[in-house]
Amino acid sequence: MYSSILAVSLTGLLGLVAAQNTNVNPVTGIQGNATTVENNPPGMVYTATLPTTEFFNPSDPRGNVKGSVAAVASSSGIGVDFQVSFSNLPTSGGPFLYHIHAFPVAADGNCTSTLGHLDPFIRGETPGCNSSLPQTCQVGDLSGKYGKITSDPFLATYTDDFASTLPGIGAFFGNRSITLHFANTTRLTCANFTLSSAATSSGGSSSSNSSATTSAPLTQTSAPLQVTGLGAGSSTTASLAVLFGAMTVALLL
Ligand SMILES: [Cu+2]
Repeated sequence: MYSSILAVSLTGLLGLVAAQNTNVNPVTGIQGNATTVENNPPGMVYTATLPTTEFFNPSDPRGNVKGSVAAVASSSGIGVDFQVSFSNLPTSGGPFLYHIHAFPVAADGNCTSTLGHLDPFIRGETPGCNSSLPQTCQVGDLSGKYGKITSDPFLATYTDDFASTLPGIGAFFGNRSITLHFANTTRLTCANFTLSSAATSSGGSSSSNSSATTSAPLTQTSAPLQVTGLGAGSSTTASLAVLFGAMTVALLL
């Protein structure tokens, strides 16, 4: 009985995650390389808009970096289209980096609360991302996969096959955040993703899958807790943040 439930759950889990084999060499993650997500709910738009106050230097007379990251599942449901726009960057300290981080920004705007990168395959920080094999990079390492911020204004559009707008799986970023860094990884500013528009039922094939829903908590319990590098702050703070993050994730399910 229990084993059959487990088997069904695992089948659903594997069906979800192993949508497409991306296990080329090298395999970098403890959970394998990142897998292409093929059942993203189309039309869900998540946007992270930078705040007016800079985290690194709140009294900066130039004000904060301006801009946003908007992400929407492609109409096919395969991968996520990103639109990145930043301007008013600091005049030194670049090229700047940006990532999807595992946790949302705390209410006080402290960017250390976002902890490490979104890394559901538990790849870690080293070796650095090889952009010609994006499936071997951390899912959240957007500047590693698609280029650092080397201009002002900086505009970039690309499709990432590994991030997801499907709540409940580790690669889901809708309840997470973007953090910008100086080249030395110091955190500059950060913003939460929020759902800026939802799909209206357009008569297309809704890809909701009950096995996906039931298996989701299995992935979610481990994935957001994979926090790596880049200054997680004091262990107490980190533990509380992990706890809070896990609770938040649970509530969002
Ligand atoms: Cu980062």
